[in-house]
Amino acid sequence: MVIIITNSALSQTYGTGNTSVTYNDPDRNNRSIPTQIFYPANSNGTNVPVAEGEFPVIVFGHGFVMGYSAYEYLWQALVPQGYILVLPTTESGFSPNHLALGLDLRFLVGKLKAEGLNPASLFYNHISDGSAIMGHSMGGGASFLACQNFSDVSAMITFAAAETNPSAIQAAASIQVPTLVFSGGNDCVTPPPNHQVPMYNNLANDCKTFISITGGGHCYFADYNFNCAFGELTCSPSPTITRDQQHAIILSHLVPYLEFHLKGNQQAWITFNNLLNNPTGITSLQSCNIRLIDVKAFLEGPFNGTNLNTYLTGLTDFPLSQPYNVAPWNYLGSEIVTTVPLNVVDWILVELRDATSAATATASTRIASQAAFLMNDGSIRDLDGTSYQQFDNLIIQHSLFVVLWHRNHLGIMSALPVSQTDGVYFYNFTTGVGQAFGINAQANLGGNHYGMYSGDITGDGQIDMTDKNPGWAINAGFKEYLSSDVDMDGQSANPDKNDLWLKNLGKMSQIPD
Ligand SMILES: [Ca+2]
Ligand SMILES: [Ca+2]
Repeated sequence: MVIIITNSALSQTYGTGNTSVTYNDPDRNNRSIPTQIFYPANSNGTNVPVAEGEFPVIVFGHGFVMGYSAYEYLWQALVPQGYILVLPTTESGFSPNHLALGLDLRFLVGKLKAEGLNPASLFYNHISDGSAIMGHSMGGGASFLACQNFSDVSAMITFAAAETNPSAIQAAASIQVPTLVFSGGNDCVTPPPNHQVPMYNNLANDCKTFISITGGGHCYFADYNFNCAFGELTCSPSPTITRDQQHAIILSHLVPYLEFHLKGNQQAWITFNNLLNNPTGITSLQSCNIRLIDVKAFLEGPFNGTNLNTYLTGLTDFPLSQPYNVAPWNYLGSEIVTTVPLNVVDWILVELRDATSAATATASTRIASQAAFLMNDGSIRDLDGTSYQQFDNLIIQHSLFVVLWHRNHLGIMSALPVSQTDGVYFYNFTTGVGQAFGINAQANLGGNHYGMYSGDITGDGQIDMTDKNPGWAINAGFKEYLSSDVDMDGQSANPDKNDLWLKNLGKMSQIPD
């Protein structure tokens, strides 16, 4: 009973189940692939049931003449945190076929996903969408062979990857998935300049990271293994850290990387990037176009002195799909929800521009658009109401400027480039009128708060007579989701016209054309 309470208190830790399976690949003459699988379970044991839930799959390729058992530290660390470790035992002799091992790794990703859909399998309904191919030394090189022109994995991670035949270095150029390349600074078996560095340099994917463990060795990426240690004894330099220290550095970086790429945990991505930016025991390189966007803005209409009212989501016709698919925005994104999260004020359209200055950040410099939810505290969030907006391949050549469009408020653009910390681009429009590009481009809401001007019922960037008639007049009195409801209280009525439209008559958006 005590154990059960402890487990539920930690909630994310699992016991370790183990099963041995021999799969056959029908595409390679039913090639036999004996495999060891370690998985989250409620109790430790062989063939025990999988714990409740769905878990990402990590397929791991072993080093040259190294058994799967050399990686026990890895499954002992990862399985309790909700990962399934899949280790083929093929190509473990003295003349291994590198490509065959790579194809085994690739095959097992698909096979485990199929197991998740197979009612007869131990893993039925326990396989999540996230997956990775990993490997050490020869298995690291084989991971490159596995992932070339193969996008059905979430990420690839390699430990002291060795050049293979065919060439892992050449295969790197054909890899599309996010990649994390670990190397040991004192690895004399596969010296980084001849192995992992050219692999990393050849990667042309959207997000790649290189971590060199200072003083780290080749075999310390595994548990003690006689064959590996024997090879390492005959070369120099030797590691200057201990195996335990190297394992701790590996896991402290690997786990947040996996949590983000395999489980979608954005905070883990921030943690990972923070570790790179404040390195302890490593040096690193990164080239990554994954961007998290965290923008804060207020709307004048629903602002109540403290935050934003959320009356619109109480309307029966509040849209479940983004409403900016009409003129003048003509944004054709497919953003849709089944239920609206708590604290949503309205849909908002976020546009990103890449330019050398705000004045030159014209419409032609747009690099991305995404509809999102404006929350009652002014934060702009993805469709779950809590995540940052995420752009997976946003290439920024100059500086990033963010534009906000709203159905009945004047659009604004950041006056300054949006800078990033640990992979998150943050911009707060609410703290000063000058946060928006132009002259008095935002309304003073009092209390040192600023927000987008209300009253542009036609959405054409200017507040003029057409916003009143026909804009406001044709819908006066209706309790619906209408642009004419510029104070956003759920009804088009006189206060919309008298308190906001009239006050702002003559104002224009100052977003560069
Ligand atoms: Ca207008
Ligand atoms: Ca109203």
